[in-house]
Amino acid sequence: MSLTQTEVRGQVGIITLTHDEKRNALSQALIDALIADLGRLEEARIRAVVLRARPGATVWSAGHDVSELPRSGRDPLAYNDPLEQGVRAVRKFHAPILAMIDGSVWGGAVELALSCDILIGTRNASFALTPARLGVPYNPAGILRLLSAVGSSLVLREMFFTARPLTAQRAHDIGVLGHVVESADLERFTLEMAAEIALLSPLSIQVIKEQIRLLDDATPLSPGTFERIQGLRRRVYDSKDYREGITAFLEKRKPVYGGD
Ligand code: LCV
Repeated sequence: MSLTQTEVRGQVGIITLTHDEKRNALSQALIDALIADLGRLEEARIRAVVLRARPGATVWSAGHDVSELPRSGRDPLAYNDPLEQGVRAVRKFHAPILAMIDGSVWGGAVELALSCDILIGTRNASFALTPARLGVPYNPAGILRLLSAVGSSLVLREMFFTARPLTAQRAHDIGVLGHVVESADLERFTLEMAAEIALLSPLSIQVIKEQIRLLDDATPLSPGTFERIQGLRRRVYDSKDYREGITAFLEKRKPVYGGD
């Protein structure tokens, strides 16, 4: 069963996440399919990509596939984790990727969406950062990327500490959602913007996108600071709360956190 669909219209590629049954949870298999799609579009020198869920899907992506999270003793968001692989592939893609969002976005899928270059949504779009719902210690690279994309440490802290969805209106007010349009206009609006991009200099755009990514990532972190962060995170993913958060989700019940 394919978990994505790809279509090419002129110089624009459209990747649709189609694993509706699991609300496009970012499993290894779905991420592998997304990376393969991007690879093919890169070879075809596509000049813009639209990343979307199926029309009518109420969830753009439910985030990391919780059933694939390690139970304990292993970093749940390590460098080669599917979510990290997907985020890197989106950020390193040679051309702009437009996230077209007509539903809710959860957990690590928020980072995936915000790693795209332009976000266009409807009033149905929302963004919920949920590691605290599961007892997961988010990772430093992801936090830095979210800080850069959200642009406000206060808003990001509220998102992480409440796990409440950021509404489309608020996301638009702070610049996360570039445009909020009616559902009926979403596809046309997004494809028109993608087609406009495809008429501009692909080399100039490719080099500017790469420069922005490299400058975004140019945050010096001393080895000591990095090791302290990893020690803090290990305390969380080795905790009983971490195991409780994942088990509760898989058992479809509310977690009870003891703080240890
Ligand atoms: C696996 C799923 C998932 C899912 N994984 O439909 O950010 S971090 O650090 O936390 C990071 C580790 C991360 O991204 O963690 C995941 C964060 N995601 C969430 O907390 C969202 C969890 N999902 C939901 O709250 C609901 O599924 C939403 C609101 C997205 C959709 O609700 P809806 O009622 O439409 P169901 O909950 O019935 O889900 C349909 C099927 O998809 C599975 C879920 O287990 C169910 O499978 P079964 O039909 O086999 O029971 N599913 C949903 N999300 N993240 N599986």
